[in-house]
Amino acid sequence: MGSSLLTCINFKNRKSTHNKLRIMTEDNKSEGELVFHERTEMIFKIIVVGDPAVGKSSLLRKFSSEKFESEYIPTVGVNIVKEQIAIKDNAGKDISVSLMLWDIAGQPQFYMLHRPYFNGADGVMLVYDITRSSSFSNINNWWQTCVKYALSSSPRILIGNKIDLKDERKIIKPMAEHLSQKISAQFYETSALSGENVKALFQKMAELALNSKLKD
Ligand SMILES: Nc1nc2c(ncn2[C@@H]2O[C@H](COP(=O)(O)OP(=O)(O)O)[C@@H](O)[C@H]2O)c(=O)[nH]1
Ligand SMILES: [Mg+2]
Repeated sequence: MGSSLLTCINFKNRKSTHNKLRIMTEDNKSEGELVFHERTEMIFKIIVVGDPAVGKSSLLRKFSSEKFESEYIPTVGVNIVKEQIAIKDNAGKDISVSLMLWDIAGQPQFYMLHRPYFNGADGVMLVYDITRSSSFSNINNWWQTCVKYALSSSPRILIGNKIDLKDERKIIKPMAEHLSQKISAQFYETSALSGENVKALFQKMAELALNSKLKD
């Protein structure tokens, strides 16, 4: 799986978001005939939100490189990771979906980046830490911010991270399931440390983003 890491701090140079559908066509010669193979590449902008230190960057790192860093390095600005995922559409046809995963720092000094961060997102990942109640109650605020930036109909997933810390759990599953129903989000529990559910989570996000686009 190819991955590239871009650091995008200067938003002034950005002319548009990356969420437009791109279609590429290849031509092949076969038995003297010109045959067109249509290859569709869909690119979705996915934003990852949640309180500082819930594990947003760790989840992305685990998914994109299978590596996990245990040192806490507060993110500066925004990182964008591009990842390709193969999924089947309703007709069973393979579709390659690229997720542009946007990871912002939670520090208040970066709140001014909110608009370009949220604008035009095709999917939202709302992350809390199952061992920290405040990070769970703040999910409502994060979701309200998404709504403010016109994302109320974007597909979304509520994610309870750090399930490897079993003895420190504060947020039980039924609480989170209740919240996920309230905000019409899918719900996953993950560990960026062990990798549990990490692949399934991003696969689901790609499927939701694709299905939502196909409905439009
Ligand atoms: N035990 C455990 N620690 C985690 C997990 N995910 C992240 N962490 C740790 O939590 C801290 C914050 O993680 P980070 O990804 O920087 O959080 P962010 O601020 O939301 O991006 C770091 O020390 C990580 O090593 C997890 O699933 N389990
Ligand atoms: Mg981070």
